[in-house]
Amino acid sequence: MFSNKEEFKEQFRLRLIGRLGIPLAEARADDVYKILGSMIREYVGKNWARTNQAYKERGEKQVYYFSLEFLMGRLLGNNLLNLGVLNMVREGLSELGWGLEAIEAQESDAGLGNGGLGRLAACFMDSLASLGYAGHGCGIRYKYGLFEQRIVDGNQVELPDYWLQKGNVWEVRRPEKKVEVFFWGRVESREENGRLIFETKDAEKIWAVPYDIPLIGYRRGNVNTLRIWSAESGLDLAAGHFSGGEGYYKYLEYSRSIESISEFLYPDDSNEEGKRLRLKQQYFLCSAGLQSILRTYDKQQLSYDHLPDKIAIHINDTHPTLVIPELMRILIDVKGMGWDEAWDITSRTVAYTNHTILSEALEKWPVPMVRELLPRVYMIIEEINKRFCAMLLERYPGDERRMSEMAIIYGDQIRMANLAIVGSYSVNGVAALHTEILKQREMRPFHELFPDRFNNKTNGITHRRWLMHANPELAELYKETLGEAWVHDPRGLTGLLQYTGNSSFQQRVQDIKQNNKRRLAGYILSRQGISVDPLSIFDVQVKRLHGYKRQLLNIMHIMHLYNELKENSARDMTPRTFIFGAKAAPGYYLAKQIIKLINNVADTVNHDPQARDRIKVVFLENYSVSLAELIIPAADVSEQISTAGKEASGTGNMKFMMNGALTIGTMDGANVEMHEMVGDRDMFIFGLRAEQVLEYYRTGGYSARRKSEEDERLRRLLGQMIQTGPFTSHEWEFEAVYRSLIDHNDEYFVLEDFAAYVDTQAQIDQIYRDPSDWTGRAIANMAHAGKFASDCTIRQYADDIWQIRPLDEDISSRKVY
Ligand code: NBG
Repeated sequence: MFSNKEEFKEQFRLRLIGRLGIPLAEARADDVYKILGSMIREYVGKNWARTNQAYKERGEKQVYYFSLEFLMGRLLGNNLLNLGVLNMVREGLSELGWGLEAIEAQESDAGLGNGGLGRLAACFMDSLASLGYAGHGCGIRYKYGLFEQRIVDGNQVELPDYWLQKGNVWEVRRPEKKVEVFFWGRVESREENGRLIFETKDAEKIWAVPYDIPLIGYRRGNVNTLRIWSAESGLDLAAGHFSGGEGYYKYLEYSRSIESISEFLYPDDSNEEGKRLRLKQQYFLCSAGLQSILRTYDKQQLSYDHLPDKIAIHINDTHPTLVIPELMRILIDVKGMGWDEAWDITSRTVAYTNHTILSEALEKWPVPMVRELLPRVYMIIEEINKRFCAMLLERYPGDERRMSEMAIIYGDQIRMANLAIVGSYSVNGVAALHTEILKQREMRPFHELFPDRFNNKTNGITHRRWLMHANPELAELYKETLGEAWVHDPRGLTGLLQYTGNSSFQQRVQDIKQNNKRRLAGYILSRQGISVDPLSIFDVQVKRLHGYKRQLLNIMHIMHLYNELKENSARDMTPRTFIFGAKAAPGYYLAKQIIKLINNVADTVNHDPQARDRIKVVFLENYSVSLAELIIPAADVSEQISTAGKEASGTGNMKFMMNGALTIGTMDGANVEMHEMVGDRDMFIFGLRAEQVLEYYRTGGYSARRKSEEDERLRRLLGQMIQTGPFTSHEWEFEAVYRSLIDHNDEYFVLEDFAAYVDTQAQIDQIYRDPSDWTGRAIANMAHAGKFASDCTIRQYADDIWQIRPLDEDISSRKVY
């Protein structure tokens, strides 16, 4: 590795010529990115090998985090940061005539995730590596990531995200490590030495080929692995099946159908679709991932009894639950173990995180689909269910209701959450409130049966990406003020509490915020042609579009402000820029209407001379990780306004907090714990509490119609959705929105919480006018954000669930051959 700027420049030049055969003067930004990226990737190769060697020699337990989603974003900037060469490279490049930011922008986001769940996995990978834990990711190398969103006439249009188009400098294809995965076929059994042996005949065999991406720890040398699998057909596997005149064409068709398994990421967030291809993806990941783990395990020649002491498999939501029956299958059918022994090993190896209580997100697979596609795995699930139900019967004789609630297979469906709970040794929720709801309601009978299995692990975010990389000026200020200890233990940010009232510190914080706002304003102007005032309040809601997240409440408040301004143009109001960013699942009609409504409102407000100096509305196209890095440091107000009880945790809330935005939010998810830290003054809490929401659902005592009739403002807003007027181009334009509120009784209590929301926003309007008061509160938020660093979360997972220890060796002195 280069040790100074001059060496870097020299090596970079040589590489450029060597690789591309062009002199520096002719290189394009894209060339520079590729050369720099591959250079860094190769440099970490040594430490990558050393790390694996160290893990192997140490022989301690390792964790594999199985997830259908890893929303990594761009890697270059973070890798440079973690390697400790960011400034050196920045300066070197600049002397060669290139700005690092422009080079970073060449990288496509690795958008292999939908939202919070996938981004959490990415933050966890960063923390595992940075804390020196042997923890690796296991995922799918989708050819197409989450769709690219375009807004055309106010409507969302989806385009495929071919993120690999320009290649991926970070990955290493490892064809020699491919494994076979089987689908379809039929199970035959025979007896051998008094044992039943099962074999699947006529199965379709496909190759799973791994690609490895290095996960570089922050300034400590070690490098973990994110292994993502690609589905490939192989002539060798299909040999002989396609003879005859049409054979070749049939083979190509077959090939395509196989490759479709890792073709694209399902674009649904918190919604289960029940598509067979999705089931194939899930099994593909589970089977490939497990086989590769066990192959490595086998090399150690240890007995399988020790598996749970050497390996933990963590499943990110129920999507990879099939690792449970698949591990059973391998232990029984391949390793020749008996059921009880295999079950004991499996259920001491797998741990499960639940990420939602929304009923539409709880995965259920139809029995016939699973039975056909995965016949042997289905038999095993059936057996797990049979034994579990027998146990229930013994424990709760005659309690049929309980049995029907807890059974894994019920009617024609397999309930994946039930399977995940029964087959794992730990079940955790992702925020205190969420875990309580799981224990007391959603999973109550399971909690009664296995009280020790349940635990909470409040989510976290990596401060390296979300503070140090996204907001370098602020990080610099912290270093000047507090030294560097907080970098290694972000809880040290509480040191900032001394400075909440310090006017020169406040001034620095304000200047940095202003710079970040100007940067975002520049982006908004160049990308969307809207000019916004960096002195106005930047009020931001960025997250997936979903009914329960209540973007609708936000936009209705804006419509209401506009109405007021139209009635009284002298209305006193702090200028505000409302910024939205949100992708809707392509088939989620209501969500798409809300996007259209936001865009209609933006169009009207931004062009109305009576309003546009006080309100601006911006819907930013194609919200993504890299856009988040630009938006979040520029926010003054963070909108976390989900219906209480619905947002399991939220992680955006933590990112905003860390960057000094004040939150307007409900008592939901991790907001509750943020509030516990900062208190009433520094967070704007409003609206129904989770118990009240539950009470309404239970009693049916809520009438949206009554609510709307009581409040003149609401009546007017509802009218404006369906009559031609300032926000519509024709009658009934927003019929679906209207009906969701009135005919479907406002499932998410938008109307109920409206008044409280408007009042709380008015408070914000007042407080923002006093910059010192506002900034003091912002600093208090930054100071408490360290608790929500994913390093803290990962330490808890490591200690309580996985029982793993960090590597305490400096690997860089190891010899590699
Ligand atoms: C999401 C929740 C969020 C939570 C993330 C990460 C799913 C199924 N769940 O509240 O909605 O922050 O998971 O835990 O995507």
